[in-house]
Amino acid sequence: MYRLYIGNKNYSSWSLRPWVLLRELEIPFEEHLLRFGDTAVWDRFRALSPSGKVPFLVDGATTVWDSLAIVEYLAEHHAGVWPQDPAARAWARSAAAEMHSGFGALRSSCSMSCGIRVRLSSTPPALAGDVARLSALWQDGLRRFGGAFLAGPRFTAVDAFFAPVAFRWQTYGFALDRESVAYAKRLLELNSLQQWYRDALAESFRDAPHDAEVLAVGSVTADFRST
Ligand SMILES: N[C@@H](CCC(=O)N[C@@H](CS)C(=O)NCC(=O)O)C(=O)O
Repeated sequence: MYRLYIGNKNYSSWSLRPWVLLRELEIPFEEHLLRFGDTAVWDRFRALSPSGKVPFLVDGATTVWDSLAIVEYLAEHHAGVWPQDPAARAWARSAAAEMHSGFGALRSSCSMSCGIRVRLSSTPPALAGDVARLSALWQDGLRRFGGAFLAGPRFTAVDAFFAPVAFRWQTYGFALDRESVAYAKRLLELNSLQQWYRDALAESFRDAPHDAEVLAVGSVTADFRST
């Protein structure tokens, strides 16, 4: 049985990627949640994760860290992680890699915090550029492969890589085109993401550095998290 170590569901966008992929592909795993800021717990688990970060996956004697490496490890053992069609697979891998190494302004201006809604105080040009690129990329995938997911009819790893962006869109409401909005909603309606969202709302824990990042870019208009 795989063991997947993740951070708090409200905040941990990187953790969400392998988690939602495992859930969507119905691959059994044990979930271990490490609370941000809990130094004693993190000190113990830093020994397990070579990068000292989440997510990481433990499979017997093998530890795999970094969300992209985890997805590729899963692809070696399970069908359906990437699309079967080589052209769709190449597109999906490119888009996932672009998300993994890019979209810096989107990440820093709109950090994931599933349970709140935020009005941004401004939209810096770099953020507008990332959002425009996101729209173009999603539209391209949806049109090229016919939907309902980015690289065809089935949820694959590329959708897992953009699942945190759907939560970011729900929180910050940045402007996307109509097809991209429909896609973001489709992701948010998946049973797996609904489960993640419920768990995130149930967390009463607050990570001050994450919350401060949000307050630096805008004002909180609603907070649905448990107190
Ligand atoms: N590139 C890594 C990023 C992992 C990462 O930054 N994880 C954050 C949580 S979302 C973390 O573990 N932060 C805790 C720390 O840096 O101490 C991946 O894709 O897994």
